[in-house]
Amino acid sequence: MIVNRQVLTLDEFTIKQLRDFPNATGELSGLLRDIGLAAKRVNVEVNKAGLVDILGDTGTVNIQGEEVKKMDEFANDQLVGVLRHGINCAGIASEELDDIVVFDDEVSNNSKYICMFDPLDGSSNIDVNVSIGTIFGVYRRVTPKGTPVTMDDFLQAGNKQVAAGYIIYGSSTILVYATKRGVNGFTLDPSIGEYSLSHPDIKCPPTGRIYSVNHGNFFQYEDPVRNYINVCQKKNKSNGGPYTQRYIGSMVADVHRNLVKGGIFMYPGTIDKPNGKLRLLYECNPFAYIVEKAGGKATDGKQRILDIQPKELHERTPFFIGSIEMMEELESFTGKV
Ligand code: AHM
Repeated sequence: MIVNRQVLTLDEFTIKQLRDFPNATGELSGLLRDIGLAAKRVNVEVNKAGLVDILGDTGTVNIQGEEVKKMDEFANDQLVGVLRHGINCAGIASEELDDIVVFDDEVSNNSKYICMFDPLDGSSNIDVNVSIGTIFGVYRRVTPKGTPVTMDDFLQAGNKQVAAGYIIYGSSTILVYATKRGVNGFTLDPSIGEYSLSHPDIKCPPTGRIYSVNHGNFFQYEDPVRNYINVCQKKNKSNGGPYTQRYIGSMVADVHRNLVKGGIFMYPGTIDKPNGKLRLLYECNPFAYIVEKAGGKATDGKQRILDIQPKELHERTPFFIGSIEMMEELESFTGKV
């Protein structure tokens, strides 16, 4: 195999960007590097999941009332550990933990960022060798530096994110992150253990032919959503229909594919669960930030996801995200956002 030495690694890329901003402290780059390190460790374990006795439930139940798998705990511990021992993060909130974790020491209290993450999204897919992922969002704290962070630092609207990203543990392991300067993807090169820039300046195609939704819940959705899904299934010259339905059940994999190829992903509210399943802070806000920065759109059906003021750490929201023209087509049924 011919190795292209011109390809930038994640570290080289962030350092190159830092050089353009002489006043930048490098804290955000350091934080991204810390998350990348935790993800490498998770990646190793995910790849071994079929070999070692790491599958199965621990028997405990998380704050969402779901069974916690061992890999969820492992991924959570890696992220918390790396960020706690690093010098770039003042505290975290995790989908796996019921409360925030404040890294209350002198160095951490002087850090300006907090991080929120879902350590292992789609974890019910681990046992069957299907792609899963890690999702994260980074915010600038609102409380003064030098003090321990508080809940106010975490209950911020998604539009306050300074960076967001995900790692997909799939046929390759890819880290995608967005800042106000754009969205870039890095594939983990196992031969050198580094992420290499593989998807520079990702743009979400304005339209696509893929819709992703749990069809099993079809009769639980409200009429406007059902009417849109019906249109997705019809032959229609103006929108290129019928569309192709793809639903992996790991949002990281579903949204990553739609981000690259064009498409729409929906997790609407249902009769039983009007707010759907997905968590605003750990899953929806990071993806909304990434997809908007790539030119797409994300809403809860009524408003922009990034403008929702969270009331609690673990709140859920209906979620619609994807290519701009497909989102607009959806809104012709659900109402313009
Ligand atoms: P999980 O992390 O507990 O598996 O839940 C999150 C996942 C998302 O990645 C995915 O989009 C959704 O749950 C699928 O839910 P459903 O099986 O209800 O369609």
